[in-house]
Amino acid sequence: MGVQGSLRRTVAGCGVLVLAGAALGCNGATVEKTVPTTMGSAEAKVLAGFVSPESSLPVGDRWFVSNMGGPDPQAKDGNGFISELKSDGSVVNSKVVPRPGDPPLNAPKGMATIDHTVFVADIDRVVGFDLDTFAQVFEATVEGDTPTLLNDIVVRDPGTLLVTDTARGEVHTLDLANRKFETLADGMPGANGIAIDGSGGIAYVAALGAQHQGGDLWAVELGPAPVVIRKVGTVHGILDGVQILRDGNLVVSDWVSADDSAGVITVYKPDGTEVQRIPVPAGLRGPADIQLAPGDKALWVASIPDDQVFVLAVP
Ligand SMILES: [Ca+2]
Ligand SMILES: [Ca+2]
Repeated sequence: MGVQGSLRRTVAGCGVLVLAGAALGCNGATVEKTVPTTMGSAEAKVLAGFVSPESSLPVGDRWFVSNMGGPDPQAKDGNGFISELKSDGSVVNSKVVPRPGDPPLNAPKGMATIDHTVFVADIDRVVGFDLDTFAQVFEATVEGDTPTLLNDIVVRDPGTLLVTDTARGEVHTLDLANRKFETLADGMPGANGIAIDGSGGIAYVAALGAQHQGGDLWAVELGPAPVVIRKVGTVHGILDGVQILRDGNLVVSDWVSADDSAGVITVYKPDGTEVQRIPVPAGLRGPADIQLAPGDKALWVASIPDDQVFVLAVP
């Protein structure tokens, strides 16, 4: 495959050819290409046409991508939305949420699903949508005047979500029955991505620092109160997403810097020892949230500055 990669465009039910980088113009358009990566012969698939995508989530063969609608993660601008794709990257519906006429989303980020509801963090609230109708079926807002920036969500149990708060540097529990947030753990400046390990006993939190200048990787012990937090080795960076591989190792995305520097995605042992880098396309900017595909064979990476989602092979 040459430097330009191969480019495949298919258009279904739409009279417009959508080029990579253009806004998703109609349902059913597929815009994919593959590009080489910085290491070896591995290639990455590029899904284009998003608008400041932050996160992705698989539900069976369905994938959802959250679009902030613009680069400001805190702007209540009403231009956020969620796209639905298939696992092969083809677009099912570029904007399933919100439906026309429904209340807007502002800057949707991390998502999680329980039963038939997909939950999404949207600045100071978590909103839930029915997976078939996409009607809004849930909303819970963080109380208090302290600035809040909800970022990522993970399911702790069928009635409880854990939600990171980047502005407050903490992890909230969200009780779905009473729709109340409570602080579970704090002291993690710029808390961003979150994932729970296979035992259910540890939540890992990737942080980017109070001023987004660099933060640490944290382990939050979910045992009996009081909750204990500790740094994971010396892992440090403008960390965004974290996932846990089946072997227990951690995958972490790092913007490296807020300028045009290339980001990195690294596999660590649970003690923070570096195992390897995941091959990424040269110049990959702003790797935000990351999501392992079922079976750990692929990693979906949302690039906010490039309006793209990369599907990377996991070595
Ligand atoms: Ca927005
Ligand atoms: Ca994030």
